[in-house]
Amino acid sequence: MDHEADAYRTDLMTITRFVLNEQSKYPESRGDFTILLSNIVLGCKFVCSAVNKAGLAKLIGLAGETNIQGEEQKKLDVLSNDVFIKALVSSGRTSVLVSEEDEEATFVESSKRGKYCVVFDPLDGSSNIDCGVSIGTIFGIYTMNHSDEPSTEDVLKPGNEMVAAGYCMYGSSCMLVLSTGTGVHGFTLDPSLGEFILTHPDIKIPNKGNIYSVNEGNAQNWDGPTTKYVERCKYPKDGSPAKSLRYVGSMVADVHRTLLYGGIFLYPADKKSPNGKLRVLYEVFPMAFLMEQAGGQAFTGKKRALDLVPEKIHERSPIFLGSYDDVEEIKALYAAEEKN
Ligand code: AFP
Repeated sequence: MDHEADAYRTDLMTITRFVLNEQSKYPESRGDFTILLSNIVLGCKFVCSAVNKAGLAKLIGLAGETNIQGEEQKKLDVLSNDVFIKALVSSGRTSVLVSEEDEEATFVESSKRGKYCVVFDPLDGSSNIDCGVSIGTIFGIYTMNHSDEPSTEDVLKPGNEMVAAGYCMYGSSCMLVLSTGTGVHGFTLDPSLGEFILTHPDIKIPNKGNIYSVNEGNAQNWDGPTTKYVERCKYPKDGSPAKSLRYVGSMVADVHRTLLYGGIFLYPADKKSPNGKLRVLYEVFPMAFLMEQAGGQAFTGKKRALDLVPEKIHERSPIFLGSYDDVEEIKALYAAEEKN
């Protein structure tokens, strides 16, 4: 990208313009998705601003703590959840919302209902908040295919039925990465305009990468294929150079790097957590959707991640995602184990 020319660009592709362009390819479309997305974007801008001000505004602290004015302070993840729930309900385009923060799904009252269901983690990586490391919002969108009373069945569907997924990363810049099923596109927030501008069109993940990303502190509890795979990353037998290890501990940041640079992100099952740690609906599925759209793969250790059918809204699954060839390698190790 020509950064000098970029500085003087006057024809800006904002995220709204981009989605409207996409929408114009479908004459039957009534603009519902654009409205839903602009409310998600609003939530992301609010959270971005809150994250940037967190230290100043003393937003960091225990939920329920009171500040010197005696007002109750909200922890950033609680605040972010409130913002997204309100933005999504007020869009008038949603019926079922599942948030990492809420034990139960939210069913939108009938007068405000619309055809979409949104599953999301309003502030993923929250243990990184207090040290200023990148954190993010992850979301996936389903459509309702009936007009009966909404239920959790409307979101307990395989990831391959999602119509869109994305994340917003609150890092050194604020970036929203989105797929509506026609590739993956990245938008960077221009703080002076308050707009997300298309900066990374049609992101494609390299077929193979030289980075692996995993919490190696759990290594003693891993299964055979994960242990073998990570061993190969460090001591390759085919003469290729060893992979570098990078692990932030914020899924959005680790997946974002994987998407741009290639390589693999792993959160495997282990003896202590046989289903891994990450949640199917609002961590595994959206990231798997984006990876596949970018030309990579996402695998659970048993099957294609997007083919999982969750039974509970907060279900977890092991996940291996990233460059096509790197995921192929771990798939082969699991297949070999199954044969034995
Ligand atoms: P927190 O929200 O508790 O920080 O968890 C973040 C997360 O869900 C995901 O963003 C990371 O990839 C993963 O957990 C990190 O987990 P470990 O700390 O076990 O490595």
